[in-house]
Amino acid sequence: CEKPDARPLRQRLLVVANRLPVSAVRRGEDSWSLEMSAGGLVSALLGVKEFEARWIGWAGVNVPDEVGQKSLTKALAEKRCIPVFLDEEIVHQYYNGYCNNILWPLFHYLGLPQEDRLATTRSFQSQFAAYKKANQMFADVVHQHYEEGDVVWCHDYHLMFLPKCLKEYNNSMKVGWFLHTPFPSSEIHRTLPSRSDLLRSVLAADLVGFHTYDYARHFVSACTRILGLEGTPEGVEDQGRLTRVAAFPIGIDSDRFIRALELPQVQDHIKELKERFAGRKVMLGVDRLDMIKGIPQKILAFEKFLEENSHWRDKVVLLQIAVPTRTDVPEYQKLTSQVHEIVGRINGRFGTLTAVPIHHLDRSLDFHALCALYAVTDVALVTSLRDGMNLVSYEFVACQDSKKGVLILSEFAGAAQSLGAGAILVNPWNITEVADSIRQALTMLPEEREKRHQHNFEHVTTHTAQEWAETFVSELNDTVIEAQIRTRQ
Ligand code: ADQ
Repeated sequence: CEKPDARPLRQRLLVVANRLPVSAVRRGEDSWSLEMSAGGLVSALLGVKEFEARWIGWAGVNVPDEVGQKSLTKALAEKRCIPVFLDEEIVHQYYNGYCNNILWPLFHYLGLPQEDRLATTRSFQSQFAAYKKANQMFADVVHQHYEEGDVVWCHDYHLMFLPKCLKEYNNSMKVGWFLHTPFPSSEIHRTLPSRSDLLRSVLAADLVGFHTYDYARHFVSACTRILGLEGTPEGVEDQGRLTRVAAFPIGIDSDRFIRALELPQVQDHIKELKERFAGRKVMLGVDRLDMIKGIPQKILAFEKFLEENSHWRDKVVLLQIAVPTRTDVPEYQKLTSQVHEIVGRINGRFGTLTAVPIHHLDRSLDFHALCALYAVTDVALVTSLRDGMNLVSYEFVACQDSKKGVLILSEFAGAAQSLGAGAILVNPWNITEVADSIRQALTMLPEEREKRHQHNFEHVTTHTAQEWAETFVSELNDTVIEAQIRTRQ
């Protein structure tokens, strides 16, 4: 009989992502300080309690010596994290190069970089070689830690080669792959020189997931048009083997946000912010400073709104919080200067001695400060040019149950599919339309705001991060069982 204290064994989940959810800083030869890092995937998986999850990924530091590698491995083990050690050259070619310079812009419809289109394919080829090598290094670490029955969940565009490497090690390993960015139209994907290799490798997984049905459809089209395979309602079939392809829209740990609003320090912060911006409507943007987030377009739309609605000039403030990312990349440095220049110009134009219309911060906010900001906001502006999902829109909705503010949301964010009925949807490239939507949001009647908020709040609190992860993993388990039954028949 079962022992009274026996608890059901939880399935081990190996979450493989480029970055571990912690950043490591070396303090001495064998001492490390570890800090949780912000980001979409981290926020989503923080809420998952159903599995015994372990993370495998790069810790974001170069550790060339053995003493350092051993001590970091030990420190990370306490946080259930297993490091993959990548040297500087690999990071440069694989992460900065192939992932961030090629796949990231391509998947967000920004095309391939000019030099790779025009010049020799040498740099492209060496970056792709480094990408494959890095993926193999991830596979080696997964293989070392894998135990029979584990589920391996690979994440994102950094690891498209991983499913193939894993199946080469062990064909019975349960492998899922999920893409956090959009998967672009097959017409975009086919411009990529390594288009077929990547598709074939992803197809080695048992289950392939995307945020939306459209991204899944684009992926299946790419496999049919580029590889000549057969697309079925379940996925993609290659010589009798089915790779299941489906949409699994991510969510957030909404309870964590709702509970945080009750904390005294958050309440104090809310009070301070209300006093600080008394008499003005608060508009908010929270983004990583990335070209896909459409920050310049958003600020230009706000300028147009102020131009055309002079009576609003001293009654509204835009708080734009932008965490710098990829700061060593020239395009990102250029974007930062561009944003600063526009903000400076608008504040110079519409500011007074006592107030400015835009507060722009180039930094990350801690969780409690972020919750307080979400709670006092009247209108949130999420104007991504493309975005896999966009969790900021979900976080805003979770913190708005008393205020019932308005969400202006890009139709090119995956979130438009789930929050579209409650939000005001806009084409972020159309500055006039966004400016009009700001006016509409600021003047919306309370009953209308309530109705729209209710729709979104219900969605955000039921389609959570936990539900997302559980659905993906149980679908993966089922897919593997079904495939075993099919091969026995
Ligand atoms: P991201 O591009 O990072 O994620 P997003 O989904 O908005 O975009 O998540 C950002 C996260 O970082 C949020 O949890 C947010 O709170 C936090 N964050 C952003 N700016 C911050 C700031 N200034 N201070 C503190 N925290 C901040 C990628 C894809 C998205 C997809 C997610 C999850 O690009 O489309 O939704 O993965 O799959």
